[in-house]
Amino acid sequence: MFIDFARIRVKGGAGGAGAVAFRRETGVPRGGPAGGNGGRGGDVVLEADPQLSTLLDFRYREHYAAGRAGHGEGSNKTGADGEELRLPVPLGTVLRDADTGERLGELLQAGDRLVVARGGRGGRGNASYATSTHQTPREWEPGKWGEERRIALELKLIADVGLVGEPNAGKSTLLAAVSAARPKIADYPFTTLEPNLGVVGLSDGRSMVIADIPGIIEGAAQGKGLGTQFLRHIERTRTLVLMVPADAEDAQATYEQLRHELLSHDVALEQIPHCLVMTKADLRTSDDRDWEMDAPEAWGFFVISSVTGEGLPAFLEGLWARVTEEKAKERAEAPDLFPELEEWRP
Ligand SMILES: Nc1nc2c(ncn2[C@@H]2O[C@H](COP(=O)(O)OP(=O)(O)OP(=O)(O)O)[C@@H](O)[C@H]2O)c(=O)[nH]1
Ligand SMILES: [Mg+2]
Repeated sequence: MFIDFARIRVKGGAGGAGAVAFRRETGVPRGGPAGGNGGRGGDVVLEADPQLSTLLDFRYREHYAAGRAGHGEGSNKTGADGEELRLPVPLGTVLRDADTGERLGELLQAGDRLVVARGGRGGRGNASYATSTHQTPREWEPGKWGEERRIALELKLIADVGLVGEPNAGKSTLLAAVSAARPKIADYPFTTLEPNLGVVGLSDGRSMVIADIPGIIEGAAQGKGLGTQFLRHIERTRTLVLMVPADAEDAQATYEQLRHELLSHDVALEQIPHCLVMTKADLRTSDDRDWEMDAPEAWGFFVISSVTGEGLPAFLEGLWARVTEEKAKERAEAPDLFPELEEWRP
């Protein structure tokens, strides 16, 4: 099952109360104040875990609370801190405050962490109120409650390459031909109902991830067909592949339609470089061998057949080169990849 959305409640642990106590020792009359501070409540922390690939676990449970802290004690003993609650999430999970919609950050790399609910501070014990003029303080503070909030988790698949085409364009067939993924393939539209990911292995241990998403049709941006709900899964790819089958009635129009639907969904998709691919090249007849296409914005044009394998090696090498180039650009532009994680503090 492909679970890409969940909403949960998280609560930091309560801080412990401060203590009121006085030193009692034989031979020491009127010992001074000795009530320790309460401990700090545990935080709820989300952490990116490469073992996970869905948000499924969060579908079965809604409430998550970190451990409460211990109260302060006599003899100036500070209460124990509450236990942190660590919730593993798949890489690529985007977090928002479910009530305000505020974006809290995203967890992209193994070990990335984000505190989503801080534990409460511990209260002060009476010892900390002592001053030279106030030697027998009886004041103490209760612990603070931990933060509580509802958060929305959204998983965006992280793929290097996104396949875009009308239904039956041959997206899933291509994914199956170049990776170990086994998406469903059939000659009817909307065979693919959920995104599929495949890892493409090239020589010398090189690999890239390709995402096959459901087909999009004219009006998709307005909700026709399966709509564009899956396009968000390719918002972070490094290149898109716009696929037009060799037997398309009007290849140019099909290409332009795809571009149009992408842009209507989100202009951010326009920033992602794309190449144009003629699929099902084995279906070409001798008359349409020279497929004239006007696509000045595409970085490349490839002719492939997932059935005969024609053109696939050159296509994959072309993709690899482009993906590598984009990765290098990303590194140059954003040495500190996720500043917002640092900035965000409750
Ligand atoms: N002759 C030929 N047929 C192909 C090729 N690629 C795909 N097909 C056929 O085209 C039909 C649709 O292929 P799919 O891979 O399911 O197409 P899709 O783009 O994933 O379609 P949706 O999931 O519905 O959006 C299937 O019958 C495939 O066998 C190809 O290179 N050559
Ligand atoms: Mg498909």
